[in-house]
Parts: sequence; C-alpha cells; structure tokens
Amino acid sequence: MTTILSKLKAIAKHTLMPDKVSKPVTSFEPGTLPWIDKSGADIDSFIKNYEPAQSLPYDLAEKMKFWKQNGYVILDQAIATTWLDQLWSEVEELIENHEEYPINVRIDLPEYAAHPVMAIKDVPKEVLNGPYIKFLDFHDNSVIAKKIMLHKNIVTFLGAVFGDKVIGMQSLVFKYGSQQATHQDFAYVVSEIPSHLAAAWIALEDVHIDSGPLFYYPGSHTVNKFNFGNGIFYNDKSTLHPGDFANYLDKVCLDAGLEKKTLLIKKGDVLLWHAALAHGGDEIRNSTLTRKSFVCHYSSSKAYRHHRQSPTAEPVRRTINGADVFVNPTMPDQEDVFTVGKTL
Ligand SMILES: O=C(O)CCC(=O)C(=O)O
Repeated sequence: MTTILSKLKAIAKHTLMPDKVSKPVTSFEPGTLPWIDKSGADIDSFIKNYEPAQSLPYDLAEKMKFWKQNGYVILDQAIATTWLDQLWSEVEELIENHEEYPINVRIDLPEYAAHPVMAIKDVPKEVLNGPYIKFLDFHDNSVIAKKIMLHKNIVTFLGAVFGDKVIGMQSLVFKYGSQQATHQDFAYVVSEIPSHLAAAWIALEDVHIDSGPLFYYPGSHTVNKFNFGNGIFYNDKSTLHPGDFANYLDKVCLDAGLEKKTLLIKKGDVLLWHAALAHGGDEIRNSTLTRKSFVCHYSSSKAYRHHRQSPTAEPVRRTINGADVFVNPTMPDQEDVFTVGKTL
C-alpha cells in the first residue's frame, strides 16, 4: 500500500520511483550503472562496433572520454539555427495566444506557490513573458521540438553512453535564467534506474554572462551522494530540502577542488550532462536580458519503459534517429499541434 501511495505521489510530481522503495537508496547501484560509468570501460573498443558513430560533426571517442572524466560535453553548433528559430516562434505563439492552449507551464513565483503548474490559457500573458516560467514538455506539442530533442548529434552521443536506445523523458523551455540552486538531476527526475539519466541544454540564443547562465562543476558526477533524510531522491518524505542539497554540493565540490564553470555558449551549441553533474542557474544580473534555452532530459529504454503519467500502459512511441519519445497520454489532442517542423 505504501508503495502504491508513494508511486502515485511521485507520478504527481512528474517522477517515477525506482523499483526498490523498501529501504532508502543512498547511492547509485554499481551493477546497473551505464557501462561507461563502470571502471575499465573500454571506449575505443565500444566505438568500433557502434554504427551510428559515422558522420558526426565531432569526435565521438574523444567526447566519450571527456564525459567519463568530467560528466559533461559541449557540442559546438550541433543544431541548425533555423530549427531553433522555428521553436522559438512557436513559444512566442503560445505566449501571444495563450488562451488557446491547455499546455502546462510551471511558475516559480510566490503568488503561484499553491499551484505552480498551470495551463498556459489560465496564466496572464505578462506572467508568461517574464522570469520564473518553465514551459513544460513542449516536445509533446511541437514537431520541431521533438526533432531537436531527438537530434542525431544528441542521441548518438547519449545512445553511446547508455549503451542502449535513448528515450526523451521530459523537456523545459526557458525564456529567462532559472536562478535554480545547485542540484543534481537524479534527485528530481527519476527513472527506474536513476543513473540512467542525462540532459541537454540547447542554446536558443547566445548566452550573455549577466543573463543568469547555467553553472556547473566539472567532475562533480562522482562526488558522494547527498541524503535528503530518506535517501537520494527529493520527495514529500524528505526531511532535508533543496537548499540543504545545494549547500552540500557547493561545499563538497569546493572541498574536492572542483572548478565552478559558467556556460557561455552560442546559439546552436549544446551542453550534455550526466545524471549526477552538479549544476544550477546563476543570478540574473541584468533583468532585461533573456536566456532562451530548451532543456531536455533523457533515459534509456531499459530504465524508462512507461510514460510517467501512465505507468502501467504500453506507451505510444515516436521514433526519430533511433531514439523514442512517448506520446503524452493525458493530452492526445495536443500532440504535435505545431506542425511546421514536418517540413524542416
Ligand atoms: O537552465 C537552467 O538554468 C537550469 C536547468 C536545470 O538545472 C535543469 O533542468 O536541471
């Protein structure tokens, strides 16, 4: 009973609980780590048999070795700017004609604290146009967002590090910097195997240093895990909170001598990061500056087998470049309503 209740609560928070919920999970289980995270991972041998490695605009072996050591990679000019402009024009349409869209946003403003997730149609345009807004899972609604999420340059790399088919799990569109405290994503975005998680930060414009850029600690993917009092996942049973998590991570990274880097990438560049890379959003020092970005979270086909909002049903899949994304079972009439991406 407790398990069913916890599962329902976790689904409501847009997460899945891992299979074993009986005793607190305090670290990633060594046996289920992605192969690249295991000691002795032989990247050169892997590449020889990895067919999608052909015709990439980057050196896959070099990037995989960098990932293993640092927990992230940057892919320069990985996505065509025409695709990014199309995505942004659709976001502008969402804001401009918001009354027409039941699509969800998350609003991290005190006045929305009781109901932070709302349909765009019920949120005033000025609020949607401002900071502290995340457009949720726009890849459900937009063909171009799906094509960007599952772009060959991204999913070929992630397929290699997982050693498995990639599944697009979740996405967020930001107009402004998030100013989110330091965190590791596995605590909040949970698949059945929590180490089978990665993310992409896709720059929809050049990032200005005063716009609240993403920051990250290279090498932090191997630091000891934080315990929220009930294990490594943050949920309503946790006795410690995101602020404690941030303080722990900042200190442990400082103590380990890890450098804090600022992500100043250009439109079309992509940062990919490991489930456990410590990162966050810097302070916005100039409130007139936007920081448009598309953030996607991914898992493997072994670890994400059902849509989080329908955890027992067989998902309806869309496949692009050998990777899958599941049709949103709660809003089938809103799937791919933005169709222009079909022609790009
Ligand atoms: O873009 C940002 O500022 C934060 C994004 C992030 O941390 C996340 O989605 O995990």
